[in-house]
Amino acid sequence: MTNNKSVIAWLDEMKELLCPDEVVWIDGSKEQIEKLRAEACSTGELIKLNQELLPECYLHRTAVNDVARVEDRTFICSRKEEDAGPTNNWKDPQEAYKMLFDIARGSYKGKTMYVIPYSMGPVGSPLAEIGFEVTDSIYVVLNMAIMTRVGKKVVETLGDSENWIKGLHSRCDIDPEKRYICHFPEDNYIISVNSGYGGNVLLGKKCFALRIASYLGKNNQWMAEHMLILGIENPQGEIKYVAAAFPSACGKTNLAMLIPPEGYRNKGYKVWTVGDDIAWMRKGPDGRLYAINPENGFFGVAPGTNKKSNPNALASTQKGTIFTNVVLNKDNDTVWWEGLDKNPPANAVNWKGEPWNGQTSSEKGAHPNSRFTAPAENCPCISPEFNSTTGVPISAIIFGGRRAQTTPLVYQSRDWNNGVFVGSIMASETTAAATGAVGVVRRDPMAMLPFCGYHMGDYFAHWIEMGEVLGDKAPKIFNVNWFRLDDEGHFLWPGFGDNFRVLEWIINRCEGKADAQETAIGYVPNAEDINLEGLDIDIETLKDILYVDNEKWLKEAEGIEEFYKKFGDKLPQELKNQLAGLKERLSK
Ligand code: GTP
Ligand code: SPV
Ligand code: MN
Repeated sequence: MTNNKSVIAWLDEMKELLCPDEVVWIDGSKEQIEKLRAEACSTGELIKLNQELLPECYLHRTAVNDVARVEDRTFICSRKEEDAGPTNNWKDPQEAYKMLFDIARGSYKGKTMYVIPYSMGPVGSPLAEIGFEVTDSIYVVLNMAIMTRVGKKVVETLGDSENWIKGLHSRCDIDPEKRYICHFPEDNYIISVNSGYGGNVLLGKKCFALRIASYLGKNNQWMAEHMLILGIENPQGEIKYVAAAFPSACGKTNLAMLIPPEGYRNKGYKVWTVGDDIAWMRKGPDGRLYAINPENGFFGVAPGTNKKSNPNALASTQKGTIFTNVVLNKDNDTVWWEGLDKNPPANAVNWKGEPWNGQTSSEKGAHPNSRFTAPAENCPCISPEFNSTTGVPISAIIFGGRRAQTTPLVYQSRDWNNGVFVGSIMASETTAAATGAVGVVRRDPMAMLPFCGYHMGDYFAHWIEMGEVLGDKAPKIFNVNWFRLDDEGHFLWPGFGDNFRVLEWIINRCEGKADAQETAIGYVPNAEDINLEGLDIDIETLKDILYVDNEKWLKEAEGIEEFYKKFGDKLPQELKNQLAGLKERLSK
């Protein structure tokens, strides 16, 4: 399919290493996708769902030990250990190549090597980047064909250029002891072995679009961030865009597809989805920060997705979608997960492939990190700018996490550098999106802890530099927390569509139209500044979740100081100053 010498040379290397029986190029045609779906069904890799109710939809189950990202087995293989920094696992690149090639050697024997040319970002966009992934998994091919732009047009766009990212994936034996997700930022190379789970194997996503791209961005004055992008249209038809970084399974897909409360809808407010997980951002010709979503689909958390919480996500999954690790309803070949409705199927198969009765079982039927892979074009609120090659201008950047206490519903940073500080001190309870304990509070700067491809101290410095580059055209920076709990463990804020009330305050602040009170941590709305109309929540509760408790924040500052020690002299002086400033304001 190509005459590109660098691509041909690498594929020759791959063939020699992996020893496939056959090589198949993914051309992006519907016929080829159809053929691969049929083949995967014949081997049991995919299960065809009810084609009347869920046309072109399929179910896949991963191995039971392979259901989430494996952060402890993810490595940044920079030449110098210091360049990976204190928050990443590191391996020496030469040793890592040797180990990984030894694991992968001969692993495609008796199998087909699929070659996937893909573009992150609209094909041909000046903001897009191209990659090649080789894989032995049809599941990976079909997911990549939803999540990215694949096929001939990508190869044509690349032409003779050597500017592309190598990705080697091999399922090998799905042996968790030999599972490695390795990144070589200095070589534009990604190698993933012994896994078949999304974030570990769809190499365009976290591996390329965040870990490798964050490194490219640092060197070329752009940003690759774990952020959703959405547009807010007001009754006058003006659209303002925001980008928001929340850790995994903390609400990006939900916020990106939000439907405003009825009162707002009646007035003519609307939300448009540009992206739900990743943003690439660069200074545009007018000096503002422009963002594209490098992806072409949604790899969303299934549990909790329902007609009320996220109707747009649910609608997106009704066609051409691959479900992973959800429940199969045997009566009508549809799917189910916890939180879809209150009517679990009795005659069903759980995510492990075992018979399961949802009416009587005390065990969950779907894995907490079960997912849907849905084409973005299915989304009823997909932005008309989704395929824009130049991106959308960002008015506000929003950070957020899961904090039962301490962090108020929303606050605005004092300025850009203070906003970088706010992002750098983000903390959130861990979720099922990665293996390991769930519900433990950990620091997760900018929601990038598992995704930054280089030293996090340098990453903070890059953020500060971007502020200088953008000057007074820089987006305003905010922090939100939808997850405050009462003493009985109930959420105090209704969340979901009602988060629009907070977005309204944020946009109004950007336009100098909303009031706020200054606190030690930044600007917090007065309770009256958040519209509660049509909502069953009293102003006292709102005051509660807006309250900044200086005692608690003094303790928080100690935690930040401890966390910051990790970065040694790579911690930018600006952030040290920010911490000192916070402590001073708190003890006043
Ligand atoms: P990744 O795809 O892992 O990056 O996750 P994400 O950030 O896109 O998270 P997602 O929107 O899928 O939400 C994850 C979980 O958080 C789901 O179970 C949601 O129901 C829940 N959630 C999302 N928004 C809210 C909210 O405003 N309030 C509450 N209480 N829960 C929410
Ligand atoms: C996340 O964990 O942040 C995800 C899912 O978006 S994964 O692709 O597995 O990383
Ligand atoms: Mn994510």
